Amino acid sequence: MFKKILIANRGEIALRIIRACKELGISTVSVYSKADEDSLHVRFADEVVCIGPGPSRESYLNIPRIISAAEITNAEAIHPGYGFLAENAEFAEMCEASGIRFIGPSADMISNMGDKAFAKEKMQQAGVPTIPGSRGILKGVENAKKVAEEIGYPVILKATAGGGGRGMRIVRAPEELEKAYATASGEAAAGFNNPDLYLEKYFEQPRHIEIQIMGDSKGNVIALGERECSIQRKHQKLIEESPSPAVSQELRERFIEAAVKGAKLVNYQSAGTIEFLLDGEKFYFMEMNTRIQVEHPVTEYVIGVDLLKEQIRIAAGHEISCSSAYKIRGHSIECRINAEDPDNGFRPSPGRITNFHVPGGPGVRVDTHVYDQYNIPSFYDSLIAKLITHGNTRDEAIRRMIRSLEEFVIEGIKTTIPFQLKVLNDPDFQSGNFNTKYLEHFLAKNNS
Ligand code: MV4
Repeated sequence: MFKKILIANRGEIALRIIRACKELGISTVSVYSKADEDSLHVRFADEVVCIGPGPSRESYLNIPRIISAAEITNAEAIHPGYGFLAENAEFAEMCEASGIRFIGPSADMISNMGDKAFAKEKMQQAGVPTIPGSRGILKGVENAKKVAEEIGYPVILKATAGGGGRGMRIVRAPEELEKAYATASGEAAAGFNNPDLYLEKYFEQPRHIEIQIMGDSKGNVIALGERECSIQRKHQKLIEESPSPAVSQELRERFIEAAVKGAKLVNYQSAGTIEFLLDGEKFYFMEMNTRIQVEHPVTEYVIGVDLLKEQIRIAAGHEISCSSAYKIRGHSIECRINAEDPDNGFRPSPGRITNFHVPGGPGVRVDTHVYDQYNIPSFYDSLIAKLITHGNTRDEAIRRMIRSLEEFVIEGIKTTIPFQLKVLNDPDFQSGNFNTKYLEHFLAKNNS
């Protein structure tokens, strides 16, 4: 096992990694920016290294400084968390070239799966259902027209280097295609340095279901159930849960079989997520994420596994310790508490927290790096806490979430808590009757 790990991240996930390391007897190094001097990931690590000023480019995204910090502290491995450098193939490559284990899949895996059209072709080869559309990237707008005529409108153009909703254009009629192609391609070139697009049939109201997978260096792959991630606003998830109210045991088994087949074909190693669109009873591969995700705790609750410890053990060459014969235990829900003002378009609300009290009691978990009098810097994303509840049933998990959101005291800044309370109390949420369009409709309904 590693003796020392450097954590190349901040916020709640840096703390989560420190906690896993402590339980594994691994000593920790935190890197931090000037803006994070008072952060808990600095307080709780065994060693700390300041890597630059507040802006991410000069600190949490500065590869040479992070590698140097690992070298001077003799860290054997780097955990990238999520965001920042977690899916940066160049960073994974630089770690390995410097003799430091990158806790995640290989650089080649990151770059291959980061190419969405390529990942889709691979999954198709594995026999995983994929969304009807172009084979690989489009050769130009004429090619796009031809494929669109074949599969029928509406279609969606996606940047192969994109993901998470960036560089996408929905096209409802042939006469819109040319312009949409130019905009999407231009956006992709500017945003990802790669203008290539692929095309798919557009589903109007699918659900977003993802499967947690784990692969080790011995060729073992397991799929740890699904997460329902349809409650999103502008491609930012706000509430996630496991299991999904739309997934029967029979459907779950088909999801798991597909995810394992796909992950085995590419010889996936580490923790990862396979994202699917679910339309009725049919599901289709969408993207693969090669990182630990924000919403991993709901899987931890219902499977009874510590995904961070498992991911670290696997990176050290151990076999997966979790059995594929797990039982799904009850139901878990996560609310992402953001420092944002839901009454003003969810605009960021950084600043000092003047009063802070976290909920507790049975089946309640709070993952947060903030505390009373903490000052939220404006440089980073607005996630300040994850509130996760567990219950024997979905209903119990919902009631626990409602009472926990009510117990949560965060003063001095605006948060998403009042908004999440409204959603948790909505009959459509409570009945499990929602899809990826739910929040858009909910906001329209509640703002008129
Ligand atoms: C789609 C789709 C419908 N049809 N692809 C959005 C994020 C990116 N990962 C892919 N996305 C979508 N792809 C086809 N062929 C609808 C979405 C989508 C969506 C997906 C998941 C969660 C929320 C969403 C909100 C709007 C659109």
